[in-house]
Amino acid sequence: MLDFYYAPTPNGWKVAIMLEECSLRYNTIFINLTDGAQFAPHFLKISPNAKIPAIVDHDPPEGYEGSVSVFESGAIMIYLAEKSGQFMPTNDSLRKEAIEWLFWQVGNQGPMGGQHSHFFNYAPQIKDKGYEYSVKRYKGEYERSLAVLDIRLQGQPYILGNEYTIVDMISFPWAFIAKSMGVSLDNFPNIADWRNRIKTRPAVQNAINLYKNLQNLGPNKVTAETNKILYNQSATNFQTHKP
Ligand SMILES: N[C@@H](CCC(=O)N[C@@H](CS)C(=O)NCC(=O)O)C(=O)O
Repeated sequence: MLDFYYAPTPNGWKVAIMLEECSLRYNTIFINLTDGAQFAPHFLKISPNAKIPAIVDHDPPEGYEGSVSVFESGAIMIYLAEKSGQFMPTNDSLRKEAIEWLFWQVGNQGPMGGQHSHFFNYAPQIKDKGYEYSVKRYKGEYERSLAVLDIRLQGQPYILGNEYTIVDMISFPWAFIAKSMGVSLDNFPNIADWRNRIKTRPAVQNAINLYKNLQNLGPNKVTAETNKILYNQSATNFQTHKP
C-alpha cells in the first residue's frame, strides 16, 4: 500500500495518473495547501520542499528497507515506473530521452505553467508595480514550452514516439489546463491531438476527477485574503505555518 500526499492540482494529477495507470493500491491523503498543511513538520519529513505530490511506499521493492518516501513529481514517476516495471522504456537510447523530457517538464513546462497560472489566475487583484510584465513574461515562457512540446509531437502520437510513457503523463496536466490559463491550443495542433488522446484514457479520467470538489482554481476561489500562503511565499513559512 502507498500513501499518496495530494491536492487536485496539475502537479498532483501527474502522480495520480501514474498510480491509476499502474493500478497500484493507494491511500490518498489530502494536503490542504490553503491552510498551510504543506508546512506541517510530519509532512516536511516526507516532502522537504513543502509541496505536493509526495508518496510513502510501505511495500517498497527489494533493496529498500522499511517504508520509503519520495518527493518531487519527476522522482516519483521514475520510482513508480521502476517499481511497476511499466511506462518507462528499457532501451538505453529511449530511456535517456525519457530522462531528458522528464527534466524538461519539471524544469520548464511545470514551473513556467505554475508561475503563469499564479499571475493569470490567482493574482489579478494584486496589480502592483510589475504586474503586467509578470503576466507577459510567464505567459510567453509557458507558450514557449508548449511550442517545444508541439514540435516534439510532430508526426508521432507520444513524446517518446509510439509508446505512451511517464513522460506523457507528467507533461499532460499543464497542457490539459491551457484554456483556463488563457492559452488556446489552436496554435499547437499536435498538442491538441495528443491531449485528446490522453484525456480519454480511463485512468486519466479517474486521476483528474480525484478530489475534484476540492479544487480551488481561479481568482474567485482564491484571493490574497483567503490564501495568505500562496500570495506570501517566504522562508518564514517554515517557521510560522505549523498547523
Ligand atoms: N517541482 C515540484 C512542484 C510541486 C508544486 O509546485 N506543487 C504545488 C501544487 S501544484 C504545491 O504544493 N504548492 C504549495 C505551495 O506552494 O505552498 C514537482 O514537480 O513535484
